[in-house]
Amino acid sequence: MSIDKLRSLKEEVIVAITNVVDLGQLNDVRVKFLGKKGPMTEIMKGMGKLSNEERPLMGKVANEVREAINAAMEEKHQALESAKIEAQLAHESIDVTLPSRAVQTGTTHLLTQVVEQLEDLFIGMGYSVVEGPEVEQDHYNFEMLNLPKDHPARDMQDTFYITDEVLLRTHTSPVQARTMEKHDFSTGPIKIVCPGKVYRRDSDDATHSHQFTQIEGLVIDKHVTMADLKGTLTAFAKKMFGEEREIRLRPSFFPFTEPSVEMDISCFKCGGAGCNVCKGTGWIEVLGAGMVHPNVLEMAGIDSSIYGGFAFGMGPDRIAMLKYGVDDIRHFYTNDVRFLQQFKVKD
Ligand code: 2NL
Repeated sequence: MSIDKLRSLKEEVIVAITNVVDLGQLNDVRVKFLGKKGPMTEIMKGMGKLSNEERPLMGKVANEVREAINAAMEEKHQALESAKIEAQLAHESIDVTLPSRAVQTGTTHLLTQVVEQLEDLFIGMGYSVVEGPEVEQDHYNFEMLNLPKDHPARDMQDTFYITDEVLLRTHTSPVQARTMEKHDFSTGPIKIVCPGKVYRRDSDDATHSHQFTQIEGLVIDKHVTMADLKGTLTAFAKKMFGEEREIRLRPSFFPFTEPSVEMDISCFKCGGAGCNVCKGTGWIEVLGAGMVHPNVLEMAGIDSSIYGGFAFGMGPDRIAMLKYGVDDIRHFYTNDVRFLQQFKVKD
């Protein structure tokens, strides 16, 4: 092997590298010329047979040739790699000016909308919103609300019991009982609304659900009267159902209030003349209320000779059904999107 041959081998390899079009071919060239059976290896093996005079020059040139080939290989390798990336980028590029597909969005559940309307309305009258546990103790759900274990009114409310003392709350009143128990009147009066899920062992039908929602209000201070209750409920009725509404209070009974009332509003559909919404009576029942029973106050550690107040409770399910013409309470809990999407709001 002469130096000339070595140089022409270099030229041959460089040309081969130049002509390569992908990484596979580049590897083929590497194997062919620099591999174990290739000419370069042969040359290196032949070094031993050279004379002492020839060997240094031949070695020097061989190294130069090898380095030149390696450099050309490396350069080609990088060029092919970046070409590959460029091609991929060009192929995967996105036209950001194309209009996007419409994104399917959900909507606030109608019941949540109504609960939030009610919360906002009472927040506007100075109330705070308080929430509490859905799994409750018998003590807070019944005892503290003037419903002792032998009380006949407990039969009225079929309850989901978890143990003898633990149950799914049948109303949101235990939240108020807990609030009263820990309240310090030196910080001001109690003025709260308590919304949330409640549970009763009912058979489900168009107007009953074993799970439903309730929102209750409680105001306790010195010198609170039934006139305050009536004014509050009138404001609520007009804000929720329209300024033209009138209210009517009928005597009623609840174990936790005395006296107790039920409130009707003049029908928002017929204005009182009688229609299918008010069943021909001109009035629609919307809530129950009353002056908090002294036993309830005392049980929470509040001196009923100094403090008193009113409470009210309503079902947002029923309010929503009336206001939005929903004919079956079960729609709120089966969550068919075709139902829910009818009450789409901008959040
Ligand atoms: C209804 C009637 C009512 C109350 C709830 C209450 C709570 C406490 C003390 C006294 Cl802590 N009362 N709540 C009072 C009267 C009626 O709800 O028909 N709800 C759907």
